Amino acid sequence: MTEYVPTRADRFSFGLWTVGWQGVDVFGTAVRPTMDPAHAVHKLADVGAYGVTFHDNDLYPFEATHPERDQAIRSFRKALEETGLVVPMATTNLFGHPIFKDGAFTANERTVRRFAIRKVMDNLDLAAELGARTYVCWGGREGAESGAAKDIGTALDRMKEAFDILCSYVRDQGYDIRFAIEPKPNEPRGDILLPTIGHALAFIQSLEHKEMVGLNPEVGHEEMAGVNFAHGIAQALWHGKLFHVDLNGQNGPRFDQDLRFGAGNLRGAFWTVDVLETGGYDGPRHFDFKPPRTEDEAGVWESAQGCIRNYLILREKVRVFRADPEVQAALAEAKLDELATPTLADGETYAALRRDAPDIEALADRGCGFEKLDQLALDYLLGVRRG
Ligand SMILES: [Mn+2]
Repeated sequence: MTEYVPTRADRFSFGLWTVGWQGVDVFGTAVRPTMDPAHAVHKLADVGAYGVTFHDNDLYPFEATHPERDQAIRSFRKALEETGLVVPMATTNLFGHPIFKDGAFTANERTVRRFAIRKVMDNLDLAAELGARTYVCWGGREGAESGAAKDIGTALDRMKEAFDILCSYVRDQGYDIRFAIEPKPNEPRGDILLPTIGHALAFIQSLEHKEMVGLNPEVGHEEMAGVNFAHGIAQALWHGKLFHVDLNGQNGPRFDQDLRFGAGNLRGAFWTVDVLETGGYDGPRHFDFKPPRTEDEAGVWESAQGCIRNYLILREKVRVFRADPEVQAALAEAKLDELATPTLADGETYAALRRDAPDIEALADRGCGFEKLDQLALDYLLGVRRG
């Protein structure tokens, strides 16, 4: 593994809940013991991460007393100091406790909504203290299993209200923090609000401080909805809204698999790395995966290392693909440069294009050359072409 050694400049980060996942699922109990967050921080430093992220209740239980909370935070901070790991992002658990069974920001019960917003504010204080610049909001319980139980327009009013309140709070405190919404189509709710990148991008436009809110798209979540993740994050970048990213693996529209990055849709992972490396994204490469229940702790770290290793391998392949003169010729043949040319020339009006007399038959008969270009990419991905 020596040839793919991560550095801090690569900015790989992991959630405490990923390597710390005990394997509790819908059909089975825990298969691994609880993992002390301080131990996780040390092991993450060993595998080459530069950062660690957390939900409030990854550090201390929902029911923790103030002294218990303080002790947990002290122990976590000590591990950060010992390893030099940073906390680029934090988030709130608004889904685990039964109080959130009908959601948090959009629960029909008003008292629950007020409690949820307070819970986020409490953890925003800790996030700011630890230097986090991004605050992720995954609304896994915001949704419904049935029709009339949730009035979607009204629920979105409440969702907007929550973000407006939280943005005001961050501004008033002077925190250097932006929010990142994480879309997901379903699971745990039958249908979740803001199910895809597109829904969330549109929603953000309604917010009072829309410049403070962007996205944290997850590979698996978009692929559960059957859409192209690389295209999704490319559009988020186009809107200036790719604030953070959750990398993992998924095999098409089925339950949320949270495989290590590179597993599942490997071809999709190649184009995901291509967009991240060439599209202007400058945030952490954050892994949000679940080491399968088959693994013991050694397997957990194999899995975490695999995420990093697969990213580095794909990054190398993307770089040689883009630098290959034959690829550049194929890109030109496929007219990528022409796509970059505006449809109307400078100063031209639409009246001019109405006077065009294109050779319809020739245009209809032409080949686009895309297959040759795509096979070059596949040759790199399959390892038979190395640049
Ligand atoms: Mn997931």
